Amino acid sequence: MLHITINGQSIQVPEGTTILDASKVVNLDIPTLCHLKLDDFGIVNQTASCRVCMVEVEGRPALVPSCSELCTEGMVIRTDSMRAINARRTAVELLLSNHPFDCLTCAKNLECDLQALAQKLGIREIQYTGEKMNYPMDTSSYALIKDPNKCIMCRRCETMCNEVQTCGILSAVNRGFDVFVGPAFNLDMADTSCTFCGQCVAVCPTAALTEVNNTSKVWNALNDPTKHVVVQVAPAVRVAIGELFDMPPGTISTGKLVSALKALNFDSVFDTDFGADLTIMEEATELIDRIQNGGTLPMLTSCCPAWVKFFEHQFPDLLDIPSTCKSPQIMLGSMIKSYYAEKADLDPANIVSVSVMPCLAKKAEAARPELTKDAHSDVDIVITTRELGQMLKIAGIDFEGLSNSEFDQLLGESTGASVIFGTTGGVIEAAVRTAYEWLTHETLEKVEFKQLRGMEGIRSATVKVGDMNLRIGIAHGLGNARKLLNDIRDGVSKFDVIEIMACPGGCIGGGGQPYHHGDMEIIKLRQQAIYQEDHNKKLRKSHENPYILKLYKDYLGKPNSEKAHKLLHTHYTP
Ligand code: HC1
Ligand code: SF4
Repeated sequence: MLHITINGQSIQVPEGTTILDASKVVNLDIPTLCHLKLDDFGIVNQTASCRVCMVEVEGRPALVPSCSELCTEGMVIRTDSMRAINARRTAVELLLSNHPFDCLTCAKNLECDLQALAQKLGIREIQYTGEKMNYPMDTSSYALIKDPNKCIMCRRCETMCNEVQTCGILSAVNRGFDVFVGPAFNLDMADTSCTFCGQCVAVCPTAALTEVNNTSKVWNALNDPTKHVVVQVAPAVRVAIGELFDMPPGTISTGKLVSALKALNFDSVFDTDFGADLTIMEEATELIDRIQNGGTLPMLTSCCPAWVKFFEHQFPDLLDIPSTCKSPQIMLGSMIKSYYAEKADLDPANIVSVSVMPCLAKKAEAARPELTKDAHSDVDIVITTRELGQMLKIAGIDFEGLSNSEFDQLLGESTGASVIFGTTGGVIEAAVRTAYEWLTHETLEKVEFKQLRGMEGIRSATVKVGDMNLRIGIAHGLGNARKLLNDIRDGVSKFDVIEIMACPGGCIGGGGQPYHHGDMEIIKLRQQAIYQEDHNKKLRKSHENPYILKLYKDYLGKPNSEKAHKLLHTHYTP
């Protein structure tokens, strides 16, 4: 242990501790902008580029950045000297001198770390004035918007894109005053191999990267009397939306969420979880078929659209290994425009199908051409958890004060198996619950497979299913996925089935969720809430959902029937 002194307090810290981390031991909050530490991924953005966290160290002539400077034996540190405070203020003032002053109308207003820091440091005027960057915004994609004029070169997005996701889309463009982070040659995002996972958006401290906001499209649909507007809500939204209304992370808000959507006047409020139960029916059938009939193994789950984009771009030679199942969002969208339209006697052309997702890639997924049939899309408009929060605030809905409501039928019933889709490991646990009973013809008494749970980036487990040892792999974060895919390509994969989710933690950590500011504890609390919601459910296996059984009986026939295949399966393009 090292003995150090911070602001007059003597403490001991292990070797390898940064001054920033040591300061937390004595409850000091040194401000930073570029710092990002994701312990579960072993990732630290340690560029020390913002120079906001400068502190004084006795015997050192220059101030040092506390985020990257390691403690040494006997170090005496002052975080609150006038020199350190002035250096911090100067760093922020210099950033502000080249920043658009449109805070009141900015997408990140009141969510911006730079704005919050200027407020915290009491900055009231900027001493430095002069030229400002004036680049066009990149609005080329369905998912995200890039505004280089708001980039402060903190490089957090680069760390997420290049180290966590290994996508390599973002790096410094230009040099000196003209520098900003973007794709090589400043290509439009739509022309790159971006997966639209949105993890760069999730960690951007300003509005240099934000989601495409579709709320006005939803308002227009809701105000069009000729349209029948239905909405579905993803599993992960219900355990995070409360954060936008000052409820603690990990609060389960399912019933309030349904009430809120009804208050917005959607004609029907459906549950993406129903789509997830449907996915399990199709995916478990496909897995059993591949196992019993010598099909391609391992089979990969296919419900995460950023992951789908990733393997299409980076592993075009492996397109036959993912499941052909559409994602739950798109399966439900497909059922809304076919089964529901038929039962409710509606013309699909007059239905507007809206999704509330924790994810930016879902926006791009809904726009994929193969998911459009007879001139209408399975899903028409996707908004994020954050965008829904904004709509509810505009409508003056007191979210916390709402009572609970139930989803509408025919597409609103769900099981615990579908809820856990929202966390890493959940899709495969749901699939095992069904595949087990279908393969063994025995009742599965213990439905919780704890060995599939957790936050480790790559996990594996073997589950005994009758005579068979089902070898399961799980990865979250695309860098982890890449490792499992490289093993498949090299012929050394030891798995029968692999679940992959692009975002850290799975959808609960999606790019459209309330900002977590790099705090993985928030994601863990959302995960606990997901498992609690599963635990609270009466039915916990997808194949026991009575409305799923009715859907097959009345409309689809059997899982993987010709009709089910046409409506619920897809293909991939390199
Ligand atoms: Fe997800 Fe899924 S779990 S991909 O993470 O399979 O977005 O929540 O809706 O489609 O169900 C996201 C979440 C979501 C799909 C489901
Ligand atoms: Fe990289 Fe994902 Fe951002 Fe695209 S959306 S630039 S893949 S982090």
